[in-house]
Amino acid sequence: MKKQFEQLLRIAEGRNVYIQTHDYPDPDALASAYALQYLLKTQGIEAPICYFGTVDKVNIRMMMDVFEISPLLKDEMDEIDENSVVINVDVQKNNSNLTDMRGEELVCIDHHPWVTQEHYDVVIHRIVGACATIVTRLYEELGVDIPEKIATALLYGIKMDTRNLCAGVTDEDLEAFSKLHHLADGRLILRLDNNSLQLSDLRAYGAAIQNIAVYGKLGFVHIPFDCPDGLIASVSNFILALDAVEIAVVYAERGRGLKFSVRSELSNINAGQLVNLALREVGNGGGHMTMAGGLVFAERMSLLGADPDTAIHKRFSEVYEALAGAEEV
Ligand SMILES: [Mn+2]
Repeated sequence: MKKQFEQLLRIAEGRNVYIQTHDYPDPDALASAYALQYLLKTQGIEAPICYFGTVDKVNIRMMMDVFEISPLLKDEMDEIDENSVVINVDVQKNNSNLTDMRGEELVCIDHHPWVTQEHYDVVIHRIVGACATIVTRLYEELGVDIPEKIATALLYGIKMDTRNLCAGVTDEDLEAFSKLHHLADGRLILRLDNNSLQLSDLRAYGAAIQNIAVYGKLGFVHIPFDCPDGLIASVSNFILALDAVEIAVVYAERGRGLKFSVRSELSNINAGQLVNLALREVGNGGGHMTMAGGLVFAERMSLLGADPDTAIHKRFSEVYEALAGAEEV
């Protein structure tokens, strides 16, 4: 990865550089961007952090506060030179979760399965539980010491993206975690961890409790209003905690379409594949073995008919049966 990073430095020479996370960044995206920003600074490069979408989760706001992360404002982003270098972090081009910004997306640092057809000059990609693990390795390979605050952010990113080292975790995540553990501020981690819910989030949880529909091992929740991606994901984890639910499908209204978060606890059902197949023709979806996301496009909503909830239940149940059945044969 050192070679790729050096290539990044060459591309960056004499140009403005920006770090862009996916829209509505989660702790892993933000921690990775923040740590990358510092790493670039040690190499003499100033790279502001950018993203689209608001940050409304309380733990993310707390991260911005304690780590003094100040992303570019909307009007500052409008003025970026088109010749600038953009580094995509925790996301790839063409993902529904990445709004195109000014500048050239030439570098990608990501841990999600590689799906984009788009070209990057530099790709730093590994299938690990968190993007923060990749950035931690970059520090190691470059021989740069990790300051306490950076270590704390990275550790929190790994912890959150792997659901406390339980989901999609690899040996590399564990190595990074144990290294960071010695450098990080444990009390700050606890504080971030204990402040993940705010009063307005309870509306989404309320909707989950009221609207949950369980068919076999699948639990569905329709949240009848828009909410941030992170909150939809939290509700998805929440219903997965029910003993009857092995697969969680949670969707909220987004524009006139729907935004999905899908979780699978079953080793024979890949969450990314499930959502990808279930939303065929009406939208898109993808992600990891255990966690995935998706969208139903506003202009395709009518394809779901007069009763979208039933159509969604049917689509997911059918794909589930097909995937589970294929396994048995
Ligand atoms: Mn991530």
